Amino acid sequence: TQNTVEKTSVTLLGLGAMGTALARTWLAAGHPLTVWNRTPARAAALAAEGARVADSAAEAVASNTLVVVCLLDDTSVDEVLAGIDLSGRDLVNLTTSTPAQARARAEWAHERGARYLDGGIMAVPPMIGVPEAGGYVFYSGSRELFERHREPLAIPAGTTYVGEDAGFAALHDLALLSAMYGMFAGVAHAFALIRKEDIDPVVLAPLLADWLVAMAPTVHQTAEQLRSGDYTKGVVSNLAMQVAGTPTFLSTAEQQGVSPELLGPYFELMRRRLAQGSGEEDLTGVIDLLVH
Ligand code: FVH
Repeated sequence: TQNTVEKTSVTLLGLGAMGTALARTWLAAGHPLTVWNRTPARAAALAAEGARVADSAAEAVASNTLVVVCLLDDTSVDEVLAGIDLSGRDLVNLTTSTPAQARARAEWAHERGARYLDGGIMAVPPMIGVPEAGGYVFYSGSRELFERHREPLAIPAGTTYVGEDAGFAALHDLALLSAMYGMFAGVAHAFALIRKEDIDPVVLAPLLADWLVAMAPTVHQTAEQLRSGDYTKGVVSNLAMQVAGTPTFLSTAEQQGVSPELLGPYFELMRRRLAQGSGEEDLTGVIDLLVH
């Protein structure tokens, strides 16, 4: 029997590495796709795969109700959409932006008669269209819009809706990515420590990865402590003990000829929290020192 369910037509603005990966998944799933890119040559391969290439962003937007935007940054979104009639469009913006930019973009879209959903992509292009890779997209803004387009939105990657506040997808995205950079900083320091020694980084790598995985669940205890306000609940290694250990880390770094500039600021925050009389606490109090 023939499948008679009509697939939602999608317009996609932006065919960089991410936009191209997104486009291929919609084409593969049989969604009629109209694309536009500032540099037209980037659309050629997709045209050969079945995409309709619009001559202008305005024409692409006029072609379909569902308009997905995946451009470099908020400024490029401004430039591309300036002066285009968005009335009646369902605008889904997957361009990385700050929460404030996302909220402003939602208002801007509403003023122009469009519904708005913001997205924060937790994936790199090779993870798009590969469900087992674990990539997903945070969405926030109109829940009604999210529900309406749930099916096409779920094709490139998993979807996680995080609220009506249009800034929340960006905030979740940036919170997770900020934690990732903290991890990268720790990993950089660890490899630096062994850099001049007869230790194979390839041998250290699995030990490092396993240790980070073993430590990752501590985020749950931190979250519970933040929720309850009791930073001593379930403490295993208290702040006083950990601060007492910091000179060992700093001396080791010095002996290995490694700069303390990545670890040092975190240790300084730990010392400041201890000075407030919080020796029995976990490391959670550091979070309060960061928030102005
Ligand atoms: N690639 C990644 O690893 C990350 C993963 C997480 C999410 N990000 C965000 O996705 C947005 C797009 O990223 P991308 O990887 O596609 O980026 P590029 O390959 O550099 O392509 C950029 C596209 O934006 C177009 N563009 C840039 N400036 C303008 C402008 N002023 N007017 C019109 N279009 C513009 C560019 O066009 P062209 O250079 O081909 O003409 C590309 O289509 C991004 O927010 C990431 O943070 C990706």
